[in-house]
Formats: sequence, C-alpha cells, structure tokens
Amino acid sequence: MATHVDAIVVGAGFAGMMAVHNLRKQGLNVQGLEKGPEVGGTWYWNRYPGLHCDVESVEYSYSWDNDLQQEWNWSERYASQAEILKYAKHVADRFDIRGRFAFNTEVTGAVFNESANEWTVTTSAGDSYVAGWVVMATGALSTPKPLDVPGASSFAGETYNSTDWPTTPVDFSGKRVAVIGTGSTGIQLSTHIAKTAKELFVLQRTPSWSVPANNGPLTPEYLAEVKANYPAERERKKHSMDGLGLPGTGKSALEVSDAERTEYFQHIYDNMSPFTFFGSYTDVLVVDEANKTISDFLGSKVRERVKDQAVAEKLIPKSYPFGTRRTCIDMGYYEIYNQPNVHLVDLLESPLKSITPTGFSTEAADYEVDVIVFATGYDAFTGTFKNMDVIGENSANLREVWNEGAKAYMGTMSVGFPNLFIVTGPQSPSVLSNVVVSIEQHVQWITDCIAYLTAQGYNRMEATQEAQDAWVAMNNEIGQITVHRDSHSWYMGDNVAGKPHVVLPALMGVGPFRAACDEVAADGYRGFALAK
Ligand code: NA7
Repeated sequence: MATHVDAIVVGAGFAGMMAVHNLRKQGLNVQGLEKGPEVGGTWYWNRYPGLHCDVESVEYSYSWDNDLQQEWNWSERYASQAEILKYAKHVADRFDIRGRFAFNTEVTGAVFNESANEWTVTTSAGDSYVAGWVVMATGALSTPKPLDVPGASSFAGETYNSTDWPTTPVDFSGKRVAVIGTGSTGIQLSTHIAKTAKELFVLQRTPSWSVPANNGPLTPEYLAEVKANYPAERERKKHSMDGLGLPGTGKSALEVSDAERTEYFQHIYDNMSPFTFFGSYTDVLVVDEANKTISDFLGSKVRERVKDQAVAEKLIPKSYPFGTRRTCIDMGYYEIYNQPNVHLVDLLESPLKSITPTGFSTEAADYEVDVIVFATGYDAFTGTFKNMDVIGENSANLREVWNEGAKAYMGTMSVGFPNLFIVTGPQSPSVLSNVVVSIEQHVQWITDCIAYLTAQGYNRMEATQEAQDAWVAMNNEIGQITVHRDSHSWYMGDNVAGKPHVVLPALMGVGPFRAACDEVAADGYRGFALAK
C-alpha cells in the first residue's frame, strides 16, 4: 500500500534537511527518504581521513536561523568532516528534522502519473510513496564515477574507495600504498597517508592547483566578530558571484605591474580563501593572458615548496587554464614529495596500464603495493539519476534523456518531468560556489514555488522546451566567453566515458542566478507551464 503525502524529499544532506524543514513549516505533509542511516549527505558518506571542507567553516553553514548561527561554534578555519557531520546532526535534532525521514531507504524509481499529476516513488525497502511534488536533494557530487581502471578487481591486497570509507580507522603504517587520483580528495588523502605509510605512490594523471589552507583554530574573538556581522554579511554574500563575497581589485591583471600583482597574489596565498584568486582581477577568468598570471604565480609556489625540481614540474598543471578545474586547499600536500617515502607516478609520462594482483603497472614499470586507494571522482550531477528509474511524461526515463546531455531549466526542472524539482541540478551554480549558499537559495526558491502553486490551486508545473533551451544556450554562451571555453573536466562531464560534453554548472554566478530565479518567480514562474 502506498503512503500518500503532499511532498517527498529525497536526501538528508544540507539541501534535503532544509527542504523538509521549509515544507513542513508551510503546513505540508512531507516525507523524507534517505539512503544512509543518518543525516549529513555528502558529509556522512565522505569520511576518509584528512577530509576538510575547502570553504571556511563560518561560511559553510545555514543562514536561515539566526539563533542557530549565533549558537554554533566552529573550532577550525576549515572544518573537518567530523565537525560538519556533527553540525548536520545538531541541526536535525534542533529542528526535529530526523523524524520526517525514513533512513536506510534508497529511492529506486519514481513514476509520474499524468492523469493525477502525482509521482509514485519506490524504495529499496519495497515501499512506495505518492505525492504531488518531489524534491530531489540528492547532491551534485554523490555518486562515484564507475571505476575505469583495468584489472581493478584482480588486486589481492586491501582496497579503499574515498566515497565509501570504512567507519573504523585504517592503519597505513608499514604499508606500501598507491593513491589513484590527484583531485581534492586524492590530495587530502595522500597528505594523510604520507605520514605513516612505508611507501606512498601517488598516481597523477592531471595535476590540480592547490593553495595552502593555513588552517588553524578559531579564536573566541574572531567568532564573536563573525557572529556580530552574520546577518549583514550573509545578505551581502547571497548576492555575490561565488556566495563568499570575496574581495577583488576591480582592475585588469594586465594593467598593474608585475610587482603589484605578485604582492596581491602572495597576500591571497598567505591569508585568503583560494577562491579569492577567481575575482582577484576582472579578467583572470576571461582572458587567457590574465589567467596565466595566476598559473605563473602558483607554479612558482610549487617550485618553492618541492625540492626536486623535476617533480615540481610534473606537479604544475600545464594543460588547462586556472579555475577550470577545482582549485584545492592543502595542509602540506606539496611537501610530502620532499619525503623519501613518497613517489609521484606521472601517468601522463607513462600511462596506467592496469591494476595487477600485487600492485599496478604503467607503460614503464610494474609496482608492488599492499593497499590501493581510489580517489577517482564522481559522475557529477547525473550519476545518482542513472541509478534510479525516473519516468516522466510519455514514459521517458530521465537517465536516457540526460544521456544526450543533462539539462534543467533554472537548474531545477528538466523538460518532460513535471513537479520534479532538483536542488542544485544541471545549470545551477552549485559546485562553482559556496554550495551551502546555493543550496539555500535553490531550496528556498523551490519551496516558495510549491507554496505558491499550492495556494493558487495548481497541481502541475513543467519547464517548457523553449525556456530550457534558452537557459542552457545562455550558459553555453557564458562558457564561450570565459576560460571554460576549451576546458575538459567533470564540470563538463568529461571524466566519465560516454558522458556528453555539456556545461553542467551555471557559470553566471550566485548573485545573478538568484536575481534570474527571483525574476522568473515574480513573473508568475515564466518559462514554466502551470496547470490546475
Ligand atoms: P576529481 O576532482 O574528479 O578527481 C579525480 C582524480 O582521479 C583526478 O585526478 C583524475 O584524473 C583521477 N582519475 C580518475 N580516473 C582515473 C583513472 N582511470 N586513472 C587515473 N586517474 C584517474 O574528484 P575528487 O573526489 O578529488 O573531488 C571532487 C570534488 O569533491 C572536489 O572538487 C570538491 O568540490 C569536493 P583526471 O583529472 O581524470 O586526469
């Protein structure tokens, strides 16, 4: 027997918790469904050692309840996974959110009933729920990309995947360890493992740019100052480009002297969020020559931090403009290469042939290791929807529709899938911003929209093809005028075999995206067809 509710929210991460809270406040009967046993979403699943958020803790938290932000005390500049998970649990308890979720309940499918304008959502537990509105708060980085290293299952030693780390500590001491991947995850894991492993082999295909976190404890004085300014500052940041409101010079990188620019870059490097580089000068994300000034500066830093200059050269990205792949923060990453137990294996120089029963082989050599750690990334935006059958109008499966390229009007609703809202979906700022700010904006917009539809007696809302096409085309055009124009990365779907190259995040920035969403809502949800 199906359970009938007004709305279903899938996922109990930051987005799902807020959606449940909002919809319940609106008086709706809401059912949350969560695959894991606990709230926290990505911060529940990602529990590998060394994991810290790359957005400062005082920014990476909800702003919708002033008491909450005044009471909570972050201990470090960049919070650890454990502290963020503790915060998520605290929010769930404080706002009585947990009770609205069924945990250990994976959504396997959802079917739209066109005559009733309702979704029937089915779960791994064999239950089904029927609701007019579904909010998919499933996260943009929640499903690992399929393991695409030949021979991976043949390895006889220990293997770990960053996205499914054991809940008990893993001891690397005395072991020979290989880490595959040098994105944000691989960098953090390698820095941790290098401390105790007998030998660490870091397998790098594409190097990342990384900037020191300069992490440390937060003083009571600093927290008091942040809290005093929270209401005004958060309002300001909501309208900024990145959700962080980071400062910029307002000048071209090419109009200032080398000395002035280097001094400013050094100031950012030593003190600021790495994302400050993005808006440091007006043209660094648009003009290649301006962009190169950052790469040149950061390259010089790698050469300073790594003693062996041949290794340093390999660690310096050369194949893509700064900012077109995630910039990482590190807590001593480059310095691990000064240790005798750490070896960089450059897969560009000698590609990875396969994993073997005793280790791995590149074109140049065979290596024996005891442990292999996979930090190979995600099927961003689309992966989660490939694991469920979401069937919309005319029996179309979202997975198949998105095989042609994931698209969603206003980053939330895909044509042919009425009443199905995706939080931080394709063509929303999400991963290119302080994602909590983006989540809050998107969830608020979606839940306000559901309130409007309910109050006006509408029971169906769908994105029009024309509106979606225009939205996606505009995003692509922005891509063409920025350094993203030639980039290949998971932002564009390029890391997963067979996934089409589409600009997945919205590139317009958080503030302009918010303004566009507000305008569409004020105009009676322009671009969506509403029906009673
Ligand atoms: P990323 O940034 O996608 O990094 C994955 C890494 O794994 C990257 O260096 C890949 O190299 C590498 N990779 C993937 N597949 C292979 C194979 N088959 N062989 C060798 N190397 C491979 O994921 P992360 O988890 O680090 O970070 C994701 C986001 O999470 C991050 O941006 C933060 O926002 C949090 P490639 O680039 O494909 O050459």
